[in-house]
Amino acid sequence: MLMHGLGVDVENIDKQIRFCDYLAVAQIFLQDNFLLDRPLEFGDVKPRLLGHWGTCPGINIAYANLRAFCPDMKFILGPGHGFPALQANLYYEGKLEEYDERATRDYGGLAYVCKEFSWPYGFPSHASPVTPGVIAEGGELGYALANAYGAALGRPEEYVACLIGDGEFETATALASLNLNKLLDAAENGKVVPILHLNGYKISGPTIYGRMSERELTNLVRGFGYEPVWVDGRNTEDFQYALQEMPENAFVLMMTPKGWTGPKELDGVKLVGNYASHQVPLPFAKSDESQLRMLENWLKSYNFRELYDEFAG
Ligand SMILES: Cc1ncc(C[n+]2csc(CCOP(=O)(O)OP(=O)(O)O)c2C)c(N)n1
Repeated sequence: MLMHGLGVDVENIDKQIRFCDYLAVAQIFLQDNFLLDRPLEFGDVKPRLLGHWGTCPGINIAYANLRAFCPDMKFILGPGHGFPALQANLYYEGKLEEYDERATRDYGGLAYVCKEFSWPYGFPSHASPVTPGVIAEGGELGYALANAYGAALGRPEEYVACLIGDGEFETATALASLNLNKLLDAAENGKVVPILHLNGYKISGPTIYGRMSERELTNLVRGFGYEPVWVDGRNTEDFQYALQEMPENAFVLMMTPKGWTGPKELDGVKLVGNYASHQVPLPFAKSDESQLRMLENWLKSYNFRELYDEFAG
């Protein structure tokens, strides 16, 4: 559905997000039965679960919205541990297949992308230079914004969006990079749009920015010379309007609950909107029947088959 006045297809953006959320979960957990053609079994789950789920839904939201808003925009991802999301989008767009002939738009390609994630001699668990478009090893937080300004340096035609984790934003490097806007003259350099991913949590607790008020964050951002643009990542239409109405010196504050679209709680511990969704939210899915069923229900919630049939033609 083409939104009147927006010029983008909001339904398509939501489909891309849903597709990539499923694919992020499947990469982290599955070694078989990738389309859930039969009930999920312990044998379908990878023996060593190693990946980061919590940040993925927010990355998928940012990626799909930015691509739809400006297809030529460069996207720089700070939290490289959200690699399943980045990889899912590259596969969805056909970019991965351009560089890796095994990443085909069929069941074989889907199986390849999922099974080889965080697998011996397969894909790493974090973004790395083997990923198309990635030049730095993901894993060390803090340098994304500096890289974004570097990409815009001396290139007035460049438009660079940079997603920064709110935990990453606590690093000295990320904070100091906010001053780079004072060194890049708009006439001779490209445009950089920092996007703070406010999902409120890092590895094992809340982020400082997640506990600050809207007023404090607005003042912080203004103090560095940017104009805050607040976005609830769950509302694609609002996100698109916000992007289209961005001021010249925009700093986007994108809120998403950490682990959004995942299981809500496990054994009384809150998962969505909490640090407990940071890595693998169902750590015993390979041996615990109730966690396996939770995983199955979680995967089924995306209605992936319908999206996949359209994708694979
Ligand atoms: C410089 C640095 N310090 C610590 C870490 C360990 N680390 C990995 S993920 C993470 C939390 C990141 O939180 P955030 O940036 O908010 O990302 P998200 O919540 O979206 O996962 C930390 C501290 C790291 N990767 N790099």
